[in-house]
Amino acid sequence: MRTENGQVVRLEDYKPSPYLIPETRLDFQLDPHETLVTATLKLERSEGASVDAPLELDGEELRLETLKIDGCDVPASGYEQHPDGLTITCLPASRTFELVIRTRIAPALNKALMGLYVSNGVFCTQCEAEGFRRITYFLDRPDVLSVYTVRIEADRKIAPLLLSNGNPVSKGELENGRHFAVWQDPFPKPSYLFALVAGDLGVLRDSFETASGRTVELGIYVEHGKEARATYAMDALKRSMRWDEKRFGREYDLDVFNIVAVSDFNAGAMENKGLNVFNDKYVLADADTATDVDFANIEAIIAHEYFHNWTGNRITCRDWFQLCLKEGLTVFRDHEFSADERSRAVKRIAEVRALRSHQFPEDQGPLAHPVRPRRYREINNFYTATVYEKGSEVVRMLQTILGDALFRAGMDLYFERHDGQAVTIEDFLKAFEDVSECDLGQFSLWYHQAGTPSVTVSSRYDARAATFTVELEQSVPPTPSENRKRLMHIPLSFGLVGPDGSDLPYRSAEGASVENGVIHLRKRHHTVTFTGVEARPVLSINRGFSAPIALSTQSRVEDRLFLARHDSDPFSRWQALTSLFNDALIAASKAVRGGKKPVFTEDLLTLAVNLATDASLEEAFRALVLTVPAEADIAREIGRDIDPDAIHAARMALLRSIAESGRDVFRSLYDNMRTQAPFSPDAASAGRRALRSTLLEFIAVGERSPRLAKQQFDEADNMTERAGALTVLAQHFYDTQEGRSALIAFEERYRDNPLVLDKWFQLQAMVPAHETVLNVRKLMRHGHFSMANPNRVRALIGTFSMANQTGFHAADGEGYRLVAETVTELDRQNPQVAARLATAFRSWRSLEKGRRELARSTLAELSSRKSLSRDLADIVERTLA
Ligand code: B3K
Ligand code: ZN
Repeated sequence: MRTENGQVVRLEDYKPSPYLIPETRLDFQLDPHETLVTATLKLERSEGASVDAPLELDGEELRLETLKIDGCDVPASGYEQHPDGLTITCLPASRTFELVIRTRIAPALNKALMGLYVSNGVFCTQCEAEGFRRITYFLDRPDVLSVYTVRIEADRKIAPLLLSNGNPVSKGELENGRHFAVWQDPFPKPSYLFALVAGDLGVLRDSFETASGRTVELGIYVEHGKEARATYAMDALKRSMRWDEKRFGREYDLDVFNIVAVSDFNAGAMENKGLNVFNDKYVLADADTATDVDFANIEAIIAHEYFHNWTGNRITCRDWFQLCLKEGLTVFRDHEFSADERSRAVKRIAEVRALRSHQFPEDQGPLAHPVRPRRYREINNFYTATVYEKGSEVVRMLQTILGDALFRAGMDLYFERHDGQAVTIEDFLKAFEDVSECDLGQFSLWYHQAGTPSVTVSSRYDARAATFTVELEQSVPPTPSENRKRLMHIPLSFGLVGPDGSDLPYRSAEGASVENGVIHLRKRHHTVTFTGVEARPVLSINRGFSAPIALSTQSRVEDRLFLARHDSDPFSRWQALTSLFNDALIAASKAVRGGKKPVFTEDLLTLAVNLATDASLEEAFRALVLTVPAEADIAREIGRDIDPDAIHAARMALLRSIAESGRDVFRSLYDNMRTQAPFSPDAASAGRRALRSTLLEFIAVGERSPRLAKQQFDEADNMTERAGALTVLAQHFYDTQEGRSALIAFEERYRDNPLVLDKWFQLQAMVPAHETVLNVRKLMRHGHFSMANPNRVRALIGTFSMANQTGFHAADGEGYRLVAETVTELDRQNPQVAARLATAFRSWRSLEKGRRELARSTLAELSSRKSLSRDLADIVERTLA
């Protein structure tokens, strides 16, 4: 499957490879500018493939030095080199043969960070999805599984550490200060899981005893001096290993498991077999430098990559269309892990917030695609919230539909049946159909149809007949290239909440299948009648966000206030409050646009204050209650003709009104929550800090004074409270003496810590003011800004474009221009990160006319440029289409 710029790859064109590579031996003579790679491959013609079939190897930016088959040079007439590979036509008739390929590459010049590159003096690799072809010629596709033996040779001074996948086999000293190590991975794997790391790093070691009693040596490699900051990651790793044994019966399978943290990395981390490579942002943490959110992310990502060992590595994808097979499933697994390790309710709310703010806009805009796409131009553009987060929601629905026991049985069968294979979504679903005897045909549309389904719900109670009737209707909106949609199977968890807050019993339910507290929507319209309902209930529906849909209820405000106070499902309480906030904010932003002063009802404000101060609730939950929808969320709810300035004003008005209502209680609560206990990253302590920093914002906004925030900033003994205070200062008091001096102090203190300095860039990129665009330009000239480091670019430009609505969407178009210029420049070295940044424009059509036109013309100008990478051209063209 070769792709050239512009060429589309289609799922229906999938064909198994005519050749396989059961064994791969790689020899690396490492050098930053002249690395010599010798690949010795055992080739095998597939069953049924023609003897005349040419061997089409993928390869990019390689200098070919030797090509031998069974020990003899392949004649020049027997092969052809082209920019994306090598076609060999002169092949022996024997079914198997040995192919030796020598190529040279220059890792130090590799700025795309795909293939073998150098990050801070450390050689490292990133091969998923198609980076292996930048190391050697190969069948670089996930359905070609091979057993790898890797020999690495390097200068001992530059690279005392030599790592690859699998288990260490041998090592030794050589002449001229060089040394070598040999690694062997007994598990057949696709090339995208290959990894190599060589450099001078420190290590934190530990070990883990598996359920069956084998000892696994664990190592986390970081820059010298940072070993202690890997302690939390190591703890998270061991907890993940134990959890996967308990929850899914999955044990680790090699003698060693290594993680390496590098500072230049396109993604968050990578699950290479036995050798995970991580963005150091998701490894390094301690009280002084990481926030609670950083700790939680580290825990989740360490778990995610570890869980891939079974969902992704032992069982992999047949082709890249099946990406959600490993990603959606593994996200589901890491979500469940975090829910078990922390608070399930709080975790669920955080997941839904993230889904709505990242996946919903994708599903509702020009980049919408099914969880399992059918075509792509550049696969790297499909590592999306839809594939990951919606993919996880689909697995969660499967569990809801089948129940925990059958879901686990299906997973067991999937592991047993497909271990060592490269499979499809159909194979995955078949395992669940086989254990449950359910037909998942209609359910499978969740994988195939793009777009967020919407469900409207209304209800009525008949006191005389003691019946409660619920009307439900589903529709799936059209999305690019899919106009007509089929009806979905939507599982909606529900409860009929009685006057005292507990769920009312009912005798029977007719009109849809209703099982174990779940209504199964399968048709367009259902009328569900519950009989034997003795009091008027309030319907609580889509509890726990059982289906990733947009719900519109015609419920009364009093009913939503009631659910927010009394629903037994904490998610639904939060949801009820959030929907009230949204409605109020939409009305408020309309008022602002009409030149009126926004007003909020006492009921809503009192509810927010009461929930936030209710000591019977978890502190983390209370912090979420006070987390008013972000400006981008409000914009999404409004949907069209968006004016970011009006939204900002409306949101600020709500913050002030809540602050006013909570004036007497917030301050004393804030003071009383002060603790002398030493920092601990556990969920309860994190919840307490989250609530305290949220209260701080309201107090500061209410007092219109930076004083308390500056005090918290000065007194904080941990990064969470320090950054929490600095956020309040940057958001609301940027132009005050306190705001400025805090930012200067922070920069001074953390000048030499890139991960913390990223936060400093980030906070300034978020300042809601039209001048921010100028400041961002200034920050791009800061001595510590660099286009070569993806974290830094994301911290400044990514944050500005995604988390600063008034700045990015400045009415004069300066924000658009800045992002377009940066994207163009970045594209020359790192197309993947450039393309990702460009997705900031995806909701341009929903803006008000003036901004819409500015965004469109900026995109059009970008798209007209010559020599855009395939990655960037793909995003820009789809966004404009
Ligand atoms: N599988 C990697 C992502 C690779 C990104 C390639 N563009 C990390 C993960 O999802 O676990
Ligand atoms: Zn993953």
